[in-house]
Order: sequence, then C-alpha cells, then structure tokens
Amino acid sequence: METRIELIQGDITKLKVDAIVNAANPSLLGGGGVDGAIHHAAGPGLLEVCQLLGGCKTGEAKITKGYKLPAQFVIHTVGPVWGVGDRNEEMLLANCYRKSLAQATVHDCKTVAFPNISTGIYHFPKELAAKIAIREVRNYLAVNSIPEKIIFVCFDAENFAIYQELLSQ
Ligand code: AR6
Repeated sequence: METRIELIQGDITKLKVDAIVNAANPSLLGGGGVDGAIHHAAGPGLLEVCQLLGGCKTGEAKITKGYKLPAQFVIHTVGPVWGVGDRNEEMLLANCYRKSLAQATVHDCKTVAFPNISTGIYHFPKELAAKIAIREVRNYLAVNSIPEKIIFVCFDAENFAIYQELLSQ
C-alpha cells in the first residue's frame, strides 16, 4: 500500500489527527450516522459554530475546529444522495473529496481522516464510492505535499474489505 494512504476499521471520532471529514447534510446542523457521532463527541460548541456557516451545498466543504474531539479540525462535506436529482452523483462525490482535501491544504492539515462519504444513509453503492474516493485521493496526493497522510476510516466490515482489495491494486 502506498505510504501516504492508510486504512483502518473503526470510529473516526477517536482519531487524533489534524482533521477528520464529516459526511454532513446541507443544513450542517447534525444528523445521524457519522455526523451524529461527530457532533456528539465534539460537544455543543460544534453545533453553535455550524449554525453560523449558512449550510453547505452538495459536493462542497466547510471547515470548523474540532472542539472536544481529539482532531483539531472538522471538514464538513455534503455527499450526494444516491438515486435522486440530476444523476451526477459520481461527480458530486468526487467533488466532496477534492474540496475537502483543498480545505485541508489551506489549513495545513498534515493528517486527514475520511469516512466512507454517502455510503450510509445516502445509499451510494459502496464499491463505486470507494473507487471514486481512492482515485481522487491518489490524484490529489500526486500533486500536493499537504496533506502528508490520508486515513480511510471504514466503520463497517463490508467497506473495509472493499478498501483493502482496491488499495492493494
Ligand atoms: N466513524 C466512521 N465511520 C462511521 C461512523 C463513525 N463513528 N459512523 C458511521 N460511519 P452516514 P451518508 C460510516 O450514514 O451516507 C447523516 O444523518 C457508515 O458506516 O454517516 O453520507 C447526515 O446528517 C458509512 O459507511 O453518511 C446526512 O443527513 C459512512 O460512515 C446523512 O447522514 C457514511 O454513512 C449523510 O449520509
């Protein structure tokens, strides 16, 4: 596996990295899944600042501090809901990774952890999502020195197995 990409199975809220990415919704006011876990672990300070951000469009990313999280920053991105709208889910998911990585670079985040954006409540097919995530991260790292390291954090065993297989190629 390449030295700047790591894969783990676990809970992203536990990671002491420069930034964790949140799979949020356009309101940025919290929800279920990883979003709920991040807000729960970060405490009310995160919601207070999110209320000032004016939401976030699908495929875009906004950054906040991590509050009570071990991570210094949270990069909030909004993945596409699979199977609705104008059918450009693949492009929008790619944008999530690109825009999140750009936020990380601007804030000098050397270590960044990503969850499997859109593959839970938003029902994006897991293997296709993993292919897009890995492609975008590899392309970005090839031309940017910051972040130095990306950690793909898989919560469920199915995603973990998919990433293991794809990253070995
Ligand atoms: N750490 C890492 N990954 C996690 C964790 C965790 N603690 N908890 C869940 N996952 P989802 P989406 C994985 O549903 O599909 C929210 O309500 C999970 O197994 O969190 O982008 C938002 O507010 C899955 O692989 O996000 C939006 O409304 C991945 O995180 C909506 O859900 C993403 O699943 C976003 O849906």
